[in-house]
Amino acid sequence: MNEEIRSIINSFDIQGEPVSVSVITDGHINRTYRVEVDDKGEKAKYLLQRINTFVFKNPDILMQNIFNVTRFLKKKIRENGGDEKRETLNFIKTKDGSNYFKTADGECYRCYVFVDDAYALNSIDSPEIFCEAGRAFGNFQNLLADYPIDTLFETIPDFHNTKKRYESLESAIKNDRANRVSQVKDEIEFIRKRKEDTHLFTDLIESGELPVRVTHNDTKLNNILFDKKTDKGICVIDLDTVMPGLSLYDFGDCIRYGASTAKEDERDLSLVSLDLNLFDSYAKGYLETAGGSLTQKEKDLLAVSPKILSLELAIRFLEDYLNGDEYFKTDFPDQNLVRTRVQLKLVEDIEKKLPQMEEIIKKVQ
Ligand code: GN1
Ligand code: MG
Repeated sequence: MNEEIRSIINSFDIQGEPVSVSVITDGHINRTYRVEVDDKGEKAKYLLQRINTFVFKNPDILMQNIFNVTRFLKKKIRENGGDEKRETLNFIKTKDGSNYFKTADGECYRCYVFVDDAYALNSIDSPEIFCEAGRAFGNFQNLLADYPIDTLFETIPDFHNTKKRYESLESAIKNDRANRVSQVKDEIEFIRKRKEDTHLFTDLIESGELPVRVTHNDTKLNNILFDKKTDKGICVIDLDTVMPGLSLYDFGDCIRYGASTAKEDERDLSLVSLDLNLFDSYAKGYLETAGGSLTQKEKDLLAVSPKILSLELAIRFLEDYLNGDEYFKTDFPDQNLVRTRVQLKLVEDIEKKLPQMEEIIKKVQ
């Protein structure tokens, strides 16, 4: 048992002695440990997470958001007759009442209860499960529909502002800090040809044609916990980026990840495409729970949203590659470039399949 982790977990308001710890490797941003605690023979499990303060510059507001949002969700879940211990995350304060713990060298940790008898998925094995994922994210959006949006902090300003992401990539190209621009000429050209697409959503927000809602903003499939017994999507996790946003971000992001036929860092691009059956199932599930509250304009743009979100993420991966990989965790040297290429392949594939995707949305709405 790592002594540092033991003393950090002991600073949180939990009973018992930590007995084992393991690292959870999912997620590109924070570092997560699963800790088992023994309280006089009773075992309990917690997740301890080191907040990435390069990404989340202000842990105070981040944790305030999370405590507020989960308190709000718990109340809704209770009112709906659900189980607040399983259907949202339960964060624990430190013994002295803080929302997170800061070590002597400035590292920030938070702690929450591990949801037992549940699993997360990194890829899809059945359309039914992906339909369930759509229901879960749609339901999450509905639960937060009347959350007081003005009280939410922007934990990462302009997170899904694709237009600004594009401008920021252009600066990274100009600065060429890691001396890599010469290797990525084709990728840059591909993205520049699609400059117009990067302001599709920002223009519609400015003109008031798309409503800003409380959204999750990081709807990767592995941010849903499924119940082991029922296979229902019970709990949406990774609440760091719950901020004002568009329903289209959440829809598009989940499709670009979950309906892709390959992993995010697949080198063999011939394996990368968008699975229309999965798209169909997710759209059904999502519209079942969230459809009632969407405007016609939002519905009309659902089909194109995965393209915009893939393009945006390609821009972010490429920018990070050009900056020398400082944002996304990497396991091998050109991983951010490989990730960029996968997203661009998805953009290309979605462009071909767009008419079919539009047909599917018309059919299921
Ligand atoms: C990051 O932490 P994780 O892996 O759920 C990122 C998302 C990206 C995703 C790509 C705060 O999500 O925006 O879509 O990687 N989160 C943040 O895999 O930047
Ligand atoms: Mg995550």
